[in-house]
Amino acid sequence: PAASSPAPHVAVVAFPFSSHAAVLLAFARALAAAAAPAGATISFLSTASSIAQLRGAAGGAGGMPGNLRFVEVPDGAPPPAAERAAAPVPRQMELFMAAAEAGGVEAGLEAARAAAGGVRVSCVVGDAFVWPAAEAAAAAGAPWVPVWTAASCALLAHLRTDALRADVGDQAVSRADELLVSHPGLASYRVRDLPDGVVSGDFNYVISRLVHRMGQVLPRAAAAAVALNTFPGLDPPDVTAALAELLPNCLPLGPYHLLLPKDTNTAAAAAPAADDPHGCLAWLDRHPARSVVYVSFGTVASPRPDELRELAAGLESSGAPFLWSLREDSWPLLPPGFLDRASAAGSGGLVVPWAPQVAVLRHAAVGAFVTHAGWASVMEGVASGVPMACRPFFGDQRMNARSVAHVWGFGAAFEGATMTRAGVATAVGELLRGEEGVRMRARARDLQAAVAAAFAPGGACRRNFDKFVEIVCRA
Ligand code: U2F
Repeated sequence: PAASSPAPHVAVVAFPFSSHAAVLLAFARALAAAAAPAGATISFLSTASSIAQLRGAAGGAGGMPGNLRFVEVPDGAPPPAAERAAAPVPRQMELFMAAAEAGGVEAGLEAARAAAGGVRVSCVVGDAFVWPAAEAAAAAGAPWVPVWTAASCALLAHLRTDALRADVGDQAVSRADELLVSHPGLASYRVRDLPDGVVSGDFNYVISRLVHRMGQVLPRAAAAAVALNTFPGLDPPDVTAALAELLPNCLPLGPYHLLLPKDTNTAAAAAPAADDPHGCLAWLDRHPARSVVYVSFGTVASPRPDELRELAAGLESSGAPFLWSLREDSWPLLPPGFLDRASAAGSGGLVVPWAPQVAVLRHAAVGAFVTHAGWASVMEGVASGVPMACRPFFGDQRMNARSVAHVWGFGAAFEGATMTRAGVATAVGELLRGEEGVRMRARARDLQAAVAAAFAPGGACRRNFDKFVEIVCRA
């Protein structure tokens, strides 16, 4: 920058719940590294409890670049703090969004300015969920550059919510299997695949209201750029075209977990004990290539107890070695003796409360993935060429599962969207050993190659990220 123009100060606003904040912190770290030569400072805005969690997570604060600092935004909760933590998560989300709308983001931008020795925020990057950041940015005279963390087709559904509601009305159930042929970019999806809160579910639920409002704000407020968590070659042309109609400045530059500079990755890889306390990778080392099924339902979803037992029985009867990331509070719900049998010498199961998922999916021993089809999980699977069986639970997961099974064909969805013992055994057997599994793996491998090309030096995602950095730094 010219001597007279101040160095860029970019605020990155997180949605401080589920995996959203961690994804955005990874994004902010990549941004901080890429924007360091321009002399940029990055302020990462999140609530106090979210920041504490991020600091505690592996690689969280330890790998923080020098030009990235945490700044608190109000969580909106009335004191005392004890009540705050006890509130159910949807209530916490409501309080946070109400505070964000009522000047919480502005307060965060002001705190960022103060922490940066008075240097005003020149650009507001942020999780698209936190749409009040658009107004806060405008008030600060800075552009708003949203980061979308989920799939492009889900974003399209949120942008078209009013049109979809006008079309479907109260017929979401009777027209559940109808394809959305009259909605540009959505012709491969049925009414039932739409995210919760678009045409069905509780329109008043905090996330339903948030994404609806976001869909209205984005086209008029996101003029500079919108980061998409996808790579060229993944979204079908009709989805890309329909999105471009509404948001002309989309930059596909995902999967975001690949944006982190190489040295950050190596730093994490150099401390496997810290990242893999349950020994998942060492356990995988003992298995042949493509023999293991990895099971995880992300950070929020949990199967009902009866379905959990069906899954457990299905994994056992598949005969395949399995690595299952399952929160510990669900362990007592497993069938009697399951954990003992799994851990018995020579037997093929490992159940852990948390797995280093990216590294697990990259491991040669993993041949199949049973997933809730959360978007980060789908992208991590594809980036490693692993075919998957989807059991979607809520939000955008049905739509993602539909994409995996019917648009891209690198996986399957469970019949009736429920896991039965027989269904699990068949799906796992097919993915690991069946003919359809071979075809699915081939499609996953093609997309894996496309990801690798997009992230190679000079590749499309690398160039789009450079462009993104340029846009946010020149503001
Ligand atoms: C919400 O996503 P979730 O957090 O439920 O699921 P993912 O998007 O798949 O993200 C889970 C992340 O947690 C990681 C995993 C992913 O990066 O690698 N992880 C792990 O490292 N170890 C584990 O044992 C388990 C998980 C929402 F529920 C979804 O519907 C949305 O698609 C998503 C994006 O907006 O947010």
